[in-house]
Amino acid sequence: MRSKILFTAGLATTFASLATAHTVLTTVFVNGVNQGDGTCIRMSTNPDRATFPIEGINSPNMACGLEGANPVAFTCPAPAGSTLTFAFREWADEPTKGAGPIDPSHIGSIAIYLKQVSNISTSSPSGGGWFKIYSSGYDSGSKEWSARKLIADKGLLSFSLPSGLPTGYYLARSEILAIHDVSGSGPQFFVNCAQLFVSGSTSGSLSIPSDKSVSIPGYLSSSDPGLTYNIYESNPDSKPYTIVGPASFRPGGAGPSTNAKQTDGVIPSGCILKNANWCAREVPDYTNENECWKASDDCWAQLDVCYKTAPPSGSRGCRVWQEKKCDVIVEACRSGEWKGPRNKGQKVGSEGESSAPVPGRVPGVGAGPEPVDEPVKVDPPVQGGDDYGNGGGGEGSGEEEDDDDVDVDVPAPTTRGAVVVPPVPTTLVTRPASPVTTEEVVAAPVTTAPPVQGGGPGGKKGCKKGKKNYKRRLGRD
Ligand SMILES: *[C@@H]1O[C@H](CO)[C@@H](O)[C@H](O)[C@H]1NC(C)=O
Ligand SMILES: [Cu+2]
Repeated sequence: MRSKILFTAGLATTFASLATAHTVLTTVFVNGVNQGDGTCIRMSTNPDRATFPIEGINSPNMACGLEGANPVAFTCPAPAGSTLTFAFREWADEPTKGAGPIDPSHIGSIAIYLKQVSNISTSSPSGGGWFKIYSSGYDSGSKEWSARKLIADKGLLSFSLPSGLPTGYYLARSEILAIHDVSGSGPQFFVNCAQLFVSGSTSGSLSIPSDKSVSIPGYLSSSDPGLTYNIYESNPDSKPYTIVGPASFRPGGAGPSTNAKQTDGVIPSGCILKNANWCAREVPDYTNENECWKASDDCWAQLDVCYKTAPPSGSRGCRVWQEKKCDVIVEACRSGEWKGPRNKGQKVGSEGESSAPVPGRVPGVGAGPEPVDEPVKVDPPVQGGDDYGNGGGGEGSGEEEDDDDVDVDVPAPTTRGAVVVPPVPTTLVTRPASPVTTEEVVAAPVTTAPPVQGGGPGGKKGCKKGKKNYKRRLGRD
């Protein structure tokens, strides 16, 4: 879809092969289970901007990205301590296009932050309460920058949720920072958020140590070492790279409770097909020709909403709805089969068909030291911030950020080994996998804004490898 726009816009001749689309978070997996492309994820609805960097470190969009203040309908359940996998794509609806997740020039760091919110649809993502749970920059062991590792892992990044998170709604924020042109156009931040309902062992809110709780925007200064590091002049083996932001905070605690109840953002049980945050419901019963066509109209009206709400990560599920539901009903009405719908209430298509094929094996949370989720108190927070006590907290507990290395927060594979998903993705938690087509999705009428031709910060022409002196109209790469 995007390449079509690119070519018809006549931009392609010079830059197409060099241009990149930067990167975007498209998909979340919970304990290896694919929640579906776009499901529970806040991303820009504009396919030409969704992969762009944030326009500046003080923008409110630093919190959850462009349009990141807008909630999506679904919030994914995830137990405290579970393994999450985030999938990133350079082209939002095609995980294998380009370099996969990001152009390899985009050296820098990757971090995950959380923020507990009282209301997942109305609480503001910008402001205080954010804490980091994972980060990686340059790994001096493998001598790899995080972006290269992400490419090797086909854009799939796994990390664990701290075991001591209280039950509640959270925004999980992905931050990919590219510093390949800090001396020119500046650092590039790629930010998105996933909406989560975490079932934990306690209720209430978290007391975050003051030195580990940050406000976004506001947690960065343009002079931070992680934003001024010159990758062309410095060797990270001798001059360690410092990851921006606070040290990680990983509250520990007992296992998750089972009676935690999610009330908002629940995927309806009557959902017979899902695309991102849209769900299809069964059409009305029909017993004569007139009712049959009414059911058909209902189907096509739902399809219209599907396409209108499909995010840049794709509309594969809409096409499945058309071909396997609406077209079938139309055929039934025409042929006099006026009793239906056929397969009433049953899921339409296979789960995998509604998302792009998963490009690789979903990694476990990886090698590295066992994480130490620190015991913390929750609920109520103590004023003054430092109720963190018991010697486990703050400094010296092994949770400080390693400036030059992969963050130590990752658990060992002994407890959370690689999660192998079938070659074919599944979408909803309860559904078995089944074969998926790999055909291209026809361009869908989902664009909510006209194509932005190289517009905005970090336009699609902005990331040419090694072309540091190239300046775009707005002066950023
Ligand atoms: C969140 O806000 C929405 C919209 O005002 C409301 O319907 C919902 O009940 C709220 N949820 C909670 C948990 O308060
Ligand atoms: Cu870029």
